[in-house]
Amino acid sequence: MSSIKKRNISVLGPQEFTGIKLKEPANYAAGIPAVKVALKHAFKEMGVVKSLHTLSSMNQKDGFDCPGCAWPDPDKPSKLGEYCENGVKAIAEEATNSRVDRDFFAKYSVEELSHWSDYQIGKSGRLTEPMVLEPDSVHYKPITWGDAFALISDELHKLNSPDEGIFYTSGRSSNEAAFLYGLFVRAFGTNNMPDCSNMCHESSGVALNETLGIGKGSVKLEDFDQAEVVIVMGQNPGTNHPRMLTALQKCKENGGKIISINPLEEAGLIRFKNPQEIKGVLSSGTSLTDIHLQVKINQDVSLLKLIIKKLAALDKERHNVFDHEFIATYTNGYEELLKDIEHYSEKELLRLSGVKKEVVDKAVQLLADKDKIIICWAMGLTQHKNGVENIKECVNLLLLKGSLGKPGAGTCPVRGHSNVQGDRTVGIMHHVSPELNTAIENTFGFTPPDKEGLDTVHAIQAMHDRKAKVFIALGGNFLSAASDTEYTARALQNCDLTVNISTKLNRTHLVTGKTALILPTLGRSELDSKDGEPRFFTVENSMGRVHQSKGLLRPASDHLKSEPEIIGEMANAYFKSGHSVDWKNLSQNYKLIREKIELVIKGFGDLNSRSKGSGFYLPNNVRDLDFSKLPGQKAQFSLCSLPNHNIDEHEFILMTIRSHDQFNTTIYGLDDRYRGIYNERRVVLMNQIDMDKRLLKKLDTINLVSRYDTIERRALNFLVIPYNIPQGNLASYFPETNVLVPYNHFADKSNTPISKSIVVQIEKV
Ligand SMILES: Nc1nc2c(c(=O)[nH]1)N[C@H]1C(S)=C(S)[C@@H](COP(=O)(O)OP(=O)(O)OC[C@H]3O[C@@H](n4cnc5c(=O)[nH]c(N)nc54)[C@H](O)[C@@H]3O)O[C@H]1N2
Ligand SMILES: Nc1nc2c(c(=O)[nH]1)N[C@H]1C(S)=C(S)[C@@H](COP(=O)(O)OP(=O)(O)OC[C@H]3O[C@@H](n4cnc5c(=O)[nH]c(N)nc54)[C@H](O)[C@@H]3O)O[C@H]1N2
Ligand SMILES: [Mo]
Repeated sequence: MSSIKKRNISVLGPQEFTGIKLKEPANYAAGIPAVKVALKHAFKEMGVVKSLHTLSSMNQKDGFDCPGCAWPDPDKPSKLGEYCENGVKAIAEEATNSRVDRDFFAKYSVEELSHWSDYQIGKSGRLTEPMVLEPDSVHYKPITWGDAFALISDELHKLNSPDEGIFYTSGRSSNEAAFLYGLFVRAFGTNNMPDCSNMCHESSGVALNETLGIGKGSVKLEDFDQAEVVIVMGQNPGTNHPRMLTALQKCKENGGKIISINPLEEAGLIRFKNPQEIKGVLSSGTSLTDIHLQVKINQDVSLLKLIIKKLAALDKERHNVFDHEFIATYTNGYEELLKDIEHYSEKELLRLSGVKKEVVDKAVQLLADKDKIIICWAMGLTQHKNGVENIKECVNLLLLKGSLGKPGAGTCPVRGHSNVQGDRTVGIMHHVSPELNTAIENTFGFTPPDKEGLDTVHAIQAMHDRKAKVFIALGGNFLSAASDTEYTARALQNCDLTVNISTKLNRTHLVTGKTALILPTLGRSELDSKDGEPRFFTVENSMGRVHQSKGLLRPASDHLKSEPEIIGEMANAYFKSGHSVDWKNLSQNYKLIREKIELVIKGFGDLNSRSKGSGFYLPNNVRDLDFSKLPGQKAQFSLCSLPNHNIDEHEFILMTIRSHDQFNTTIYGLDDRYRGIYNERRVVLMNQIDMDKRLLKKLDTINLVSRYDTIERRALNFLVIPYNIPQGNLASYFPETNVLVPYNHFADKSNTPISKSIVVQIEKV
C-alpha cells in the first residue's frame, strides 16, 4: 500500500475481501426486486416519510432533476413518479440523514479515514461546514467561509502564472454554476478546465463534431417510438440508464428490433419488467434484445466493418440497401469508404470480432431492409485508444443507411452525469472557442485567454511535475475517477492547495495537497432559497433539452452554500472588487446569470422563461440535415483502422466497468445483482476456457498486473468468477482497477483514458 511521508495516507484503501456470495446472473431487469431494493436504500438513508416526499417530486415538472444519469424525462411523467432503482439510490445517497460534521473530523484523522473503503467513506454522510486541513495536521478542522475564500485567493495570487491553476468540473453542476465557474476561470486567466467528460464521452464529442458538425447526439426521446432498429453498443442501460429501458420497451411494442453489441450479455438488455406498470410487475415483461453480437473487447470496428462490407455486397445486387439519394445529397467520402472496405477480408474481420457468422448475418439481414436506425452507445466505445474511430464507424453505418435527420433514426451517445452535457454547452472546456471568447468579452468587458488549457490527463501530469500547484474541483472525486491512482495521488499531493466543492466525503478529500479545503454545497434535491424565495436552476439532458430543476428538501446543514454562491464569492475574494464582473451580485442572482447565458451561449435566448415546464431543445444541425460547417458542407464518411493489440498468450484485455450498486466512485452497496455477484467488489469475470487453461478454479485469488513502458502496475486480490465473456477478455470494477490504467495511454484525439482495454496479465496468489 502506498503512502506519503508526512501523512500516512492510504491511497487505495483496504484491499481485503468482504465475503462474496454468488447466484446465477439475472435474465431480466427491474420488476419487483428493483422496487424492493430501491425502497430499502431510500428508507435506510432517509427514513420512510422523507423518502416518499422526495421521490414524488423527482423528475416532475416542478420538481428536481434526478442527480443520477442524464436520460431525459418523458413529456408526461408517470404519476407514480419518474425514477428508477438507481435514481432512487442516487437520491438516497444525497438526501441521507447521516452527517460528516466537525465532531466526525475531530474523531477521525485523514490517515484513519484513508484506510476506510470507498463504501464506508461514502456512507458516513453529508458534509456540513467548510473544513481545512493545514500543512502539518492530520485532522480537518472548521474554517469560516470568509477565511476559506481568503486562503484560496492567497494561494491563487502566489502562482507564477494562471496556468499553474487547475479547475476541474464533474457533471452534476447546474448550467448556472458551470457558466459562472467557466467565467471565473477565464477571468483568472487560464483555460485549464479539465472535466469528467474528458474521461467519459470526449471521444463521442470529437467524432461527432468531425463527422456531423455537432458534438452531441441527434435523437429525441420520441424517436425510440418510431425506430425500426435500435443498436445498443458498449452500454449497460439496465444499470446505468434504467429509464432508457422504458424507451426500448416502447420501441419493441411498436414493432422495432434491438441489436445489442457487447462482450457481456447484460440482464437489462435481455428482458425488462417495467415497475411502473402493473403488467410489467405481474407478467414476464418485455423481451428486449433480438440479436446479441457478443463482440470481443475493442473489436467493434472489426464487427462494424464486417457488417458494412456485407451490406455493401447486398447493395451491389439490390441497389436499395444504402440510401443513395441521402449519400449523394448530404455526404462526402462514400467512394473512398467502399474502396477501403475492399482491403479487409470477411474471414479476418469475423475472427477478430469473435462473433458467430450466423449471428452477424442475421443482423445484416435486419439492417439491410430498415432505415430508421438509432445507434446508442456509452463507455464501451469511448474509453479505448481508438475511441474516436469506434464512433466514426457507427456514423459511417448511419450515413450509409440515411439514418439521420428523420424520425426514428440518429445518433444517441448516452451521457453519464445528469448535467455533463449542459456544463460543456455553457463553457466548461479546455479548448479555446474564439466565438465564446468574443461573446464573453462583449458581455463582460474582459479578454479571456486564448491559449489551450489542460484536460484531465494533462492536468494530472502538470500537477505531478509541479507545473500546476493549485487544484480546485467543482464536484467529483478526481483521485478515484482518474487513471493511474498512485500517479494521480502523487500529482494531488504535489499541489500547494487542493480544494473540493462537494456534497459528500470522498477519497480526494483525503489524498490532498499541502493544504486542503472542503467546501460543502447544496445537493440537487435541496431547497435553495434567497431571502425566503426558492430559486431554481437549469440543466440539459442527454438529448439537448434544457429545463429547470428545483429542490425541496431541507438542506443537510444551515452552513451550506450553493455552487454559484461559492464560485461567485471565491471570485469576489480573488478580485477584491477590482474586476469588470460584479461577482457578488451574480453569485446571488441566478436570474441574472441566466440573462448572461442568454447573451453568451447560442440557442439560450429567453432562457429564463423558456426553461419552465418541459423546457426547450437547443439547436441541432443534424436534426435539420444542415452540415454547412463541415468541409464541402457535407457530413463526412471516415476511414477507420482496425485496433492494434499485440497480445501474447499470457495476456488479457481488461475492461473496467460499473457494478449495479455504484455511481462512478460512489459505492451504494456491495452487490452486482444482475450479474449474480453479492457482497464483493474485488472480482474478475473470466471465460471458463481461459480459467481451465490456467488451472484456475472458481473463487481462486489472483492479482492483475499491467505493464506499459516498462512500468509495472498491480491491483491485488481479485476473486475469479467464471462468466459468459469472450476468451482473452476480463471484466472488473472501477475504481479498484484504476491503478492499472497508465496515465499516459489514452484515446487518440480525445485523450480519454483507455479504461476499457487495458492489457493485463494475471498472477495466481
Ligand atoms: N447507476 C449508475 N448510473 C450511471 C453511472 C453509474 O456509475 N451508476 N455512471 C454514469 C456515467 S458518468 C456514465 S459515463 C454512464 C456509463 O454507462 P455505461 O457505459 O453503460 O457504463 P459501464 O459500466 O462503463 O459499461 C460499459 C458497457 O460496455 C461494455 N463494453 C466494455 N468494453 C466494450 C467494448 O470494447 N465493446 C463493446 N461493444 N462493449 C464494451 C461493458 O460490457 C458494459 O456493458 O452511466 C451513468 N449512469
Ligand atoms: N477505470 C475507469 N475509470 C473511470 C470510468 C470507467 O468506466 N473506468 N469512468 C469515467 C467516467 S465515465 C466518469 S464520468 C468519471 C467520473 O468522475 P467524477 O465525476 O469525478 O466522479 P464521481 O464519482 O461521479 O463524483 C462523486 C462525488 O461528487 C460529489 N458530488 C455529488 N453531487 C454533487 C453536487 O451536486 N455538487 C457537487 N459540487 N459535488 C457533488 C460528491 O462529493 C461525490 O463524492 O470517472 C471516470 N473513471
Ligand atoms: Mo461518465
